[in-house]
Amino acid sequence: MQYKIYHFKSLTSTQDKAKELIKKVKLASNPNFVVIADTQTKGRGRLKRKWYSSKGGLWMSMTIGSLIPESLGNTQYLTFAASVAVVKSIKKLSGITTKIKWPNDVHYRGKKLCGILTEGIFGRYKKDNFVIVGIGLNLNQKRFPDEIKNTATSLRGITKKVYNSNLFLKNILTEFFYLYAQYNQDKLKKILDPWKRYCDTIGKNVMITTQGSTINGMVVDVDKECRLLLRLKNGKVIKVVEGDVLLTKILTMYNKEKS
Ligand code: BT5
Repeated sequence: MQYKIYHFKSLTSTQDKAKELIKKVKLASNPNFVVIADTQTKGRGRLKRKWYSSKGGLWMSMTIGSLIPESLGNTQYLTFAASVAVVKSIKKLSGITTKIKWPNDVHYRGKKLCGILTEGIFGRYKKDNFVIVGIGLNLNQKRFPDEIKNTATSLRGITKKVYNSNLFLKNILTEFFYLYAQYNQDKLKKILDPWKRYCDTIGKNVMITTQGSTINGMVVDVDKECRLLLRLKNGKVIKVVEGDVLLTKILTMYNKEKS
């Protein structure tokens, strides 16, 4: 896969810069490119939540155009592909085993190492459709703001070693675009299978916050539309499209630690 890398010292958000560049390169022959920044002043997560992006992390947005299916398919698969790419790269470059939490987190023992944000731009014609997959990976930060200091971690925090963000960038791109090629050929199983292997949300009791309400249940599986299948207390299985998952076991452990 051919892609161009745009590197900036500081940006509001690599997602915003990618959107801006899309307008400029629309006419160019290769719409696939990557934007990275050393820091972001307005990095964001889902639902416009703040993403802390100080120096030391890998903040990247991959822009995918022209090859995406007419319908844009299920873009959630691209989030899944990115998570698998991150887990594999972390394992290869640091030896650390991390896990995926549905829908978009990579964590180490319950602490968030990486978040993924997939956004679509839908045009009138297929050639105007773009997807931007943003990855925020905590590599070398020594500390985090109060708001997330108990829930976030970095690879340096875990191993006490300093990492080369360029190596992570290259490795993640290789892994991601391999999986993206599978997505493009409708071989979705090739993404879902490793994703399920690395995901530790399946089989767990969880509390899910979705659209302002909270649901408790046991995660039975993830279906072909990447929805979480949650078994409620009454035995009914519901499909959850989006939300935030809290593993109730980790919540209990955390509360014990605090008391
Ligand atoms: C995400 O959202 O996890 C998606 C994060 C995507 C960030 C990348 S960086 C490159 C690209 N450019 C952008 O502007 N964004 C993307 P969500 O699941 O909504 O999680 C957001 C929550 O994670 C926040 O509300 C905080 O609680 C927590 N958080 C914020 N910054 C963090 C950090 N650096 N490490 C760990 N947790 C963090």
